[in-house]
Amino acid sequence: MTIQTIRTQPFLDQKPGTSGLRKKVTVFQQPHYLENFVQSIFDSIEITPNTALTLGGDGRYYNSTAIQTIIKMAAANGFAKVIVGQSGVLSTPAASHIIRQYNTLGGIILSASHNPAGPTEDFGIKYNTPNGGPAPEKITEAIFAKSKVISTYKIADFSDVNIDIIGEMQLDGFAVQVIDPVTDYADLMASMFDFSAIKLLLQSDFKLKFDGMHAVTGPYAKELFVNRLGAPQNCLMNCEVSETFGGGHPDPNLTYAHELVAALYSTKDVDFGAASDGDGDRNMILGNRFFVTPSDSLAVIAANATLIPAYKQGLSGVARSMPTSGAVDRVAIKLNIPCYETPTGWKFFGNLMDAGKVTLCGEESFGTGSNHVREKDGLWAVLCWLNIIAAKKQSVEDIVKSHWLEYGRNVYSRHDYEAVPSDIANSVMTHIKSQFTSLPNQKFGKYYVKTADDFSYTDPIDGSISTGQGVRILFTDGSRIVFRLSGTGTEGATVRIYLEAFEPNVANHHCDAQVALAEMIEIAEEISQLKQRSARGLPTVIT
Ligand code: VG1
Ligand code: CO
Repeated sequence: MTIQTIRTQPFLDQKPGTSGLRKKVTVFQQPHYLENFVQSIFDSIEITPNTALTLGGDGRYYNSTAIQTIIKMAAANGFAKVIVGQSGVLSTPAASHIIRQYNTLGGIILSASHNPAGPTEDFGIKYNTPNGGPAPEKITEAIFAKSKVISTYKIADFSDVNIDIIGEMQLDGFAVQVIDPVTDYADLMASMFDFSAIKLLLQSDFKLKFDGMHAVTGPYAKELFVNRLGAPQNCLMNCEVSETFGGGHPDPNLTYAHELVAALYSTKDVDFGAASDGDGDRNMILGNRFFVTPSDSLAVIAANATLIPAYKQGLSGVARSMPTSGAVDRVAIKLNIPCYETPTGWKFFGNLMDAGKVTLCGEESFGTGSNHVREKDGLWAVLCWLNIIAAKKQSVEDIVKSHWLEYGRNVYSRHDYEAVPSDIANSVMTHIKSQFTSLPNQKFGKYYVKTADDFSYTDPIDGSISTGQGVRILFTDGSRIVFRLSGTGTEGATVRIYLEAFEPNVANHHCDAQVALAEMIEIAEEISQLKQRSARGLPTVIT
């Protein structure tokens, strides 16, 4: 095999965001763009002899082209082997599992998750470390630093490898192993959940609908729900993977998963609905005419975890991202286990899980997971719910409502303003921060501000500090408003407003979160002037 050293020049915009580097496909198609980033990854890790790299992606446009380039660069940079999902496909949680199962020196995951796919849409790439989790900031910063000074990259010049056929091929001491992307992951799920109980449930008159949103989870859902758990084929919606994700936006929320929402809200026939995002790490859970907020989902799973075989011994602790509601905190108090609060993004949970401090983690953005892998895991969350329903023999709505009765309810909503011009979004954040000293003790209707700050986090395991992780306005009664700029968008800025009010007495409150939070929504505008400054009416997405 001949290795070529190619001269290149840095691109200055390769800073990984919340979940890796995301740009338009056209940006990735520029000569050397992908190669520069991949070389910067390889230069930031120590590639020891005889190590393998896991490789796969969410199947979006440009996935297979990028896979071929990365295989050739892995060969040139000293990897002994690349383990790649058939046709280049691996969901994010499956990739995390493969890294751990085959002990590879981490993996490269090609995904822009929920961002739309296609020639004029988005592509993404991230490196996960040998524990299976997203690279911590120390590594993503090293990658960014290398990308700014890169002058050459190395690539082998063999022809494209056939990744559509399962098997292993050798190329001068370098191997490419093409694996089935689903089997190992499905086996892991079967080892964790009570499949016989779920099978009985799915073969009764209980009706499930799963929406793959034309993205990577289709084949996984088919294997789990239809082949292994005996649900009828027609429980699957949009489960054929397409390079453009069917022209849709695979974000599992009430706005983008409207087909599933229609199926659950238009008839009484369907008992349980779930959807996954582009790369399969997130999930939305619905009961019949009932939406489970992701923060409540985490709390309900934590409260009922011992009904699931994998957690029957109990949980060592739980963690949630800062903007996620405090519902799980209340469960942790009752279970007498620690609850950690981290910045947004799964990379902050890895150290806690590796140190055995937490078993379950979650984010308000429809991400839930546990220490079985080091990524959030959409289908895992769906199986948690099915296992809990099978054991409790109650509907989704009854399970959540009895949870509120026991713990109180953290009424919660997130408002996203997408594609706001960056200068306006920045001015909004600056305006809020300029009030940090004047806000405390200020009265807004019945609410008094307690503190206002910019969240920063010190990792309890390695002491690393992450600053600027979102602006928090905390009220004396435990209610909160959080403002954050998204780190995953590729057009303008997305401003996220997270609203939370605690209601101890469930009998008192409005079921509709928007009604219950109406006053908080007004206060958020008063403090931020977001609508005024951006001349926007309603948010783009409300969840
Ligand atoms: C969003 C979510 C965050 C999540 C991230 C990656 O980030 O808010 O909670 O971890 O997406 O999820 P941001 O920076 O846009 O708010 V995924 O499914 O794209 O891997
Ligand atoms: Co995702």
